[in-house]
Amino acid sequence: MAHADSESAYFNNYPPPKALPKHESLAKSFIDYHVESNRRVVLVTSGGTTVPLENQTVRFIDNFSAGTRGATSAEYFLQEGYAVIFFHRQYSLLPYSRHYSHSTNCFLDFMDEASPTPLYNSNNSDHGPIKVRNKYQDEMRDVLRKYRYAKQNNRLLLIPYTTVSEYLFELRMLAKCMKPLGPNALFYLAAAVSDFFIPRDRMAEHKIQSSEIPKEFSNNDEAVGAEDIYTGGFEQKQATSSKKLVVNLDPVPKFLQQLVDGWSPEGSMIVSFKLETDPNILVYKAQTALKRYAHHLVIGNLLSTRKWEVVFVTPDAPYERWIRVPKSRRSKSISGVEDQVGLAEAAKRAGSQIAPSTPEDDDTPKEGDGHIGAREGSEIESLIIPELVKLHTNMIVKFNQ
Ligand code: 9Z3
Repeated sequence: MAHADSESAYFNNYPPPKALPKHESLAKSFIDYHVESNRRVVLVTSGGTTVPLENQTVRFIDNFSAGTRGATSAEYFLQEGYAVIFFHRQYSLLPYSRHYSHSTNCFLDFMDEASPTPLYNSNNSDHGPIKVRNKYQDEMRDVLRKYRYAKQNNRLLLIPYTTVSEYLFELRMLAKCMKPLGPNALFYLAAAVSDFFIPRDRMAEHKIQSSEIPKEFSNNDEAVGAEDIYTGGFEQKQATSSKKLVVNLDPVPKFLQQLVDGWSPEGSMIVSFKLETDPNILVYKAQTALKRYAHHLVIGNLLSTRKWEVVFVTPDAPYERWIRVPKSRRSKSISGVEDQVGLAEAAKRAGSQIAPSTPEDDDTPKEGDGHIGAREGSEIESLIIPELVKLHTNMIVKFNQ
């Protein structure tokens, strides 16, 4: 099926999310406001998507992404003067509040009572005001100021989604709303979108049962019974009469193709991310995605090193450009594997018979040789976004020539 056909097949067969009209009117007024002042607007997608197993959803498939990349990048885009549509998985990390949320950074740990804390007694009316603990004052003031600036100047629009279907409907709507921005529009697709989903006609309406339900309770009107679709292992019924669950997923329509070919504004810049776990294939997969969709930039990252290194894969020279946080400035990460920094680049070079560099020993910022060193902080997004802004500026200049 041609892309356009599979697009309409998808969007005709699924009900749009309930919040779509509300989000559309919010997006339109936000975009109009920034078109007026000729401001650049970036759509940042962030967090994972869920794949429901039932229509009345009790269970779903999810992925690891907490939305750190998206929320952090949004802050650096705001710092660069962009207005940001932050299209995020509901309850994932948000710009600014990410510094004080989730259990690793609980906001309560940053606070105290101003007067010496009396022994806790819920009846004690002699309460002091709540204040930020001294050692966090400067950092929190800085975050608070930036957050308030973004809010007061209408620079940040938050649009949530949960399922992969909501993601697709809302992405299409947002991209089309961005048309009046022309080359001032930037798409930064950092969300971890599921590649697979369960089509509606194969989805159980009710909670999938793990044991037999008597005939008189089962709903024979369902197009396809839940039992016939997901549960396998009929041949080897366990003594407990519980069953295996076999999930059969279809590929998600190639939304990036639709975005590039139709939904996005003329002259806009489209940046996608490619996530891999195997260093040997990262660059190859990023290059393949760039060729297939003919957009402007693929940012490749490995799950294990994503906080310390990424690769920019572009259609023009230098084609492959590594961005790394120098060793001395790398944040500690429990899930990350620092030993793997440099492996994907070395694997690629070995494949093309060029000696690998030893980037993890090199703290010197370099520019123009395919490496960029950290200028500030240890968040890799502080390096990614300024480089991206330069590329976007070049595209705008070319478009206007
Ligand atoms: C990314 O690669 C992001 O950088 C991460 C960020 C999801 C790794 P965290 O939320 O992680 O900061 O923990 N996003 C894109 C992943 C993706 O699914 N890309 C698709 C693919 O690889 C293409 S659009 O096929």
